[in-house]
Amino acid sequence: MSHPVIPAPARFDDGPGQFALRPGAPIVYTAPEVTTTVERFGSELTRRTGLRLAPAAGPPAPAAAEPSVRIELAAADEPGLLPRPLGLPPEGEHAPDERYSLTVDTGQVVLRAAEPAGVARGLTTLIQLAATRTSDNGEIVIPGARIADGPRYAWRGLSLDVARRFLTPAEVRRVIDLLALYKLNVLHLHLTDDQGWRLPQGRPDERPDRGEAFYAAEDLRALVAYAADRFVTVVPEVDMPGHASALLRIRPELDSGRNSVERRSASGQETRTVWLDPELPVTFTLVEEVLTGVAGIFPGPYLHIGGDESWGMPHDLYVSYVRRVRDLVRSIGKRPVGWQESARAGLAPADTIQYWFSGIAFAPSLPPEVAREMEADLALSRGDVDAAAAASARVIVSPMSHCYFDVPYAEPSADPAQAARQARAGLRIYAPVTVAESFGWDPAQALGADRNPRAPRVAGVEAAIWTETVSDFGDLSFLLLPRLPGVAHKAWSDPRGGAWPDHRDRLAWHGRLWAQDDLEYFRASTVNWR
Ligand code: TNX
Repeated sequence: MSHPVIPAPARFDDGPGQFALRPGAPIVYTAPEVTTTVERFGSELTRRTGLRLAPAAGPPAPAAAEPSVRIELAAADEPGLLPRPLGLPPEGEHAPDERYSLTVDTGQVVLRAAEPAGVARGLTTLIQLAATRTSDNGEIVIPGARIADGPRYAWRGLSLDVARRFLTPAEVRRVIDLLALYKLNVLHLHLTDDQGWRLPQGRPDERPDRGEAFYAAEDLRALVAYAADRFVTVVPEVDMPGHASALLRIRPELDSGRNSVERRSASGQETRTVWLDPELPVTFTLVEEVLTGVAGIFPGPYLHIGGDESWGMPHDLYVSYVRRVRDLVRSIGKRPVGWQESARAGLAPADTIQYWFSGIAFAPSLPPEVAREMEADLALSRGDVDAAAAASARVIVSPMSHCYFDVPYAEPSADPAQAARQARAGLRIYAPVTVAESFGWDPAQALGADRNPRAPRVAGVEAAIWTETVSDFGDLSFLLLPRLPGVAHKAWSDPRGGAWPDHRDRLAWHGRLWAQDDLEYFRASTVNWR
């Protein structure tokens, strides 16, 4: 086996010797700011392997003492470290340095990084190296290695739809754990949609819950802190002006008499959707109250304003809405991000959009008029990318062809017991794709292979999991795994050496990690699960 680390490190050379991780081996570190990260590593390692190490803060013991894991905070310009990442850091100006080097030798493992974030990423690599191996009479032998690693893109995330299906805070924490395991640093929470309004803001005082699940401000603050501990930034999305039915249900005063539309959804059902009317005075009173409240909960610099699929809304009203909401977000000290449609309201270099509508094969059963609508959307989508390129705006790439985890799996599962779940989980408007097909892309080419000068405007990569077909947490993790590590690899790793067979062979070891976490995953028959 080469190595099982996902995302694959920038440099990984086999070294001489090997390190035997034994119970009670010290983890030596001197910098107090890495204490929580080191302690978490210790408990993770114990949980996954049964091995208990001994974190030891303080001056390093003399060399040639017992075998140990040493953690050193070193200067960022240390030789061997890689260039800084491309794209846009989700943490704003205070982007942490995630680069690290890790050396596994006989008698010693040495991890060096400039900052705690790099230490955390390096320890994650060590977890993967250790927990994918079987322990032999209580010790785990890790082959010698010299690793130098750092992210390709600064923004690496997952958009999680908690509007279509509410996830409890404990379930969201399990997703954050997965992000951290794959060195992803953004949890984009899609908090509102036609089917649900999960924010504490915007609710009527008289009856805030109306029988619908939502997060209390304390829940959200606790999730932000949990994520921050793992070097993950939460980006909240309040999806408006379209997809606003759930808000209108709790705030009927937003009904302007013209902003509710019946339409046939892509799956063929008649549905009602609502767009917020910027000409109704109460609209912006409420939007301001909601966004100000949201900005007070999420400390990150970015606030996602949605802006997708505002069906039935006149174009001029859409433009005026988006411009006004961007100004509002800036006035409360945040930077707006919008789905790609928001490009149609004009873009400046400081704007960021999220590209999603890529060419994708739809199921043959799609009604012809819906298929025609999709074709028209694809043409508009190309215009959004052109507009972003012309304005030098930043683009988070989430092409649905490769980043949408609600696309059904094409190959059979190696486990016949998964057939029912496979038939249920995933949106049937899309033609199914194999795990290998969904891995076959390069973020730098996502905005057009022919015009690569656009690549520098790529802010980073986000996968998205939409939950229309998710009925329980098992469905969710089944759709995420094994595809999430694939997107993490695309976002973090060097595109050279990123061939599917190598990734597939690494992936084969990760089923163990998911089993340790009690996570249901799609046992793709194309992978030789270990
Ligand atoms: C498009 S992507 C949507 C979502 C759906 C998803 C289904 C985007 C901005 N909007 O509302 O859930 O397709 O794949």
